Amino acid sequence: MAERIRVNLRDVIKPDERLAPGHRLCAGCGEPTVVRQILHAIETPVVLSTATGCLEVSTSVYPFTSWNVPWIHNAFENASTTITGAEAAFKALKRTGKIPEDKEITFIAFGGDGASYDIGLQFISGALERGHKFIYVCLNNEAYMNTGIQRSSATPKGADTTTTPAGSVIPGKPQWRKPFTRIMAAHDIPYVAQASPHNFRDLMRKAKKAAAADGPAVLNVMAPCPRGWRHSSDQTMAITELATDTCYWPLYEVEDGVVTVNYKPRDKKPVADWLRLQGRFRHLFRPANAWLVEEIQERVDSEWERLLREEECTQGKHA
Ligand SMILES: Cc1ncc(C[n+]2csc(CCOP(=O)(O)OP(=O)(O)O)c2C)c(N)n1
Repeated sequence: MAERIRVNLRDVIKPDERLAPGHRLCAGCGEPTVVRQILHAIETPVVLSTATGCLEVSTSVYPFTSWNVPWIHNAFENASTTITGAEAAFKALKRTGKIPEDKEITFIAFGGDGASYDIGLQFISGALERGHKFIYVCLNNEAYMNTGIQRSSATPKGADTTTTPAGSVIPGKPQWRKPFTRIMAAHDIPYVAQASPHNFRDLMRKAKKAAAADGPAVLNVMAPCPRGWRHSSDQTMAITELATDTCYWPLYEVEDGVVTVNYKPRDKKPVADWLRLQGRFRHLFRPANAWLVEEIQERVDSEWERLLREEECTQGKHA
């Protein structure tokens, strides 16, 4: 069963910002909200690494930095490897008595979906398999945004991106998105969760659980990109909320193999409501593409039903 951890508004407005204001992420970008919520939720000192991507390039424009905490720059694919190296060094220093045994640090790697679903996947998998105590956070804006909105394996089917342009040849990206959260959970690690910043209580509770886990933890967090998704910058939270109300982006967690769905909408909304708010799906509302909206709805429904079955099955098994 999901453990009860209380998060209140005061936790989100702490004065000691670990990611300082004045960074250069776009207005309405989901990434800084997600990062701030996670870093506010974690009580211990932190050491961070960030894969190349929007978060990195916008917070470390030489000679400035937005990071008020130790932060390691590295390449696109190896945020997980770098931070787990730091975690291994921390453990070694404790063993040799150079750091007190009771000292606590939370090690966190942040990467975009390009860095997580595609280019860093094998490195993340290795870090999880080695059993390091760290948190991997995917800031999921569903494309390679920093380099100009190219499709990634997190991009949803039907989305218009610069490498899957909707037109007379294809109606946006032809493939379904990769099930990254399930792939992470298949590593049988202590904690994996999917979250969204509009529900800060849920996200921060998950960050606390990830920090307390006895081994690796992964958070896959929706982080809309107004530029790439083509919505106005004041719609970010409304869009993430709708993603959960349509069950396009279910909030759930997997603790030692036991699935808990954290939000079950009373009135599940049609996925078209979510698609319609975003310019990247505008072409889907032409009559000729109605079949694709139907296909997307069927896929969302079947994935949601499978998740509910997994919850029933794993909760029952461990009851
Ligand atoms: C091995 C490698 N390939 C490509 C690049 C170029 N590159 C830098 S950031 C980036 C896009 C990052 O996309 P994502 O991980 O989704 O993060 P976002 O910028 O969307 O937050 C790319 C392609 C690189 N730095 N290294």
